[in-house]
Amino acid sequence: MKFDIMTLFPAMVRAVLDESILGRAQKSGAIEVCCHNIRDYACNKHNNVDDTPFGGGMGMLMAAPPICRCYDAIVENAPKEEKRRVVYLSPKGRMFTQEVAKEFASYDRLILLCGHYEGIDQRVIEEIVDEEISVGDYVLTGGELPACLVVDAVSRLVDGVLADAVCYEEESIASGLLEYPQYTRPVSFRGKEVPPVLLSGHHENIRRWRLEKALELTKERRPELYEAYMAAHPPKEKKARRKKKPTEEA
Ligand code: 4FN
Repeated sequence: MKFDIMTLFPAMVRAVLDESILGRAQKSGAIEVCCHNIRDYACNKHNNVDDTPFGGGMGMLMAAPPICRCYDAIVENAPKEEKRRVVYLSPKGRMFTQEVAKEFASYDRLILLCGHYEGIDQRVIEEIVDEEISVGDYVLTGGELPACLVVDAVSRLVDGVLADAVCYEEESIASGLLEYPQYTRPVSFRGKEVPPVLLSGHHENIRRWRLEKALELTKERRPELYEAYMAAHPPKEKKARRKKKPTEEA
């Protein structure tokens, strides 16, 4: 899968995405991340990419021409059958969730546009953007970190990025529950012990304990996720006990 990120701060995005699992995934070719500096597509003498808003008001806006030239350069040599989506990271967008990440993972190419200053000229959105996506309700200085977040969540769904598929097939995360508490060595730490069931080697009991803890925690902290899980996993109906025939009595 290919990601193109249009930004005024490509080094900020590179710094995040070149590390750890995503850095390795780029080296192995499972994903490709291309950062495009919008400033490279400014045509005026001083390489200005921002301007004052019409109608007045404070701050600066990212002007349309450099962004759209940057976009044109990205798609210029793209294969015609390529399945791609252009996303503007914006507080006005649809909320980014695991469902959206799954949806995005089905594209060949995701083109992410990062805003800065007070945002971008509305005509850019009309011209090139398929959808606006928000990563949460708080004020940020730019769309770069949201873009990195989207690349992270989508990449781990791409084949070959994670070592083994079991990680995301795991009951807990994949089903939308919070995770059960986890422990590693030492068995005793500052007087606190690892729950004995985890040391028992009894896999069925361990599985049950983990599910119970995941359900408990999700119900307490994220009741809406708990309700969604229960709706998707109705408790198995107990087998109705077969009525004994009168002849079997006693
Ligand atoms: N933010 C809010 C209301 C009004 C403005 C902002 C805000 C960066 C360019 C957008 C923010 C949050 C989640 C991108 C926030 C996101 C951004 C995001 C973002 C500079 C203009 C701006 C009511 C949400 C608090 C600045 C609410 N997901 N403006 O942060 O890009 O993707």
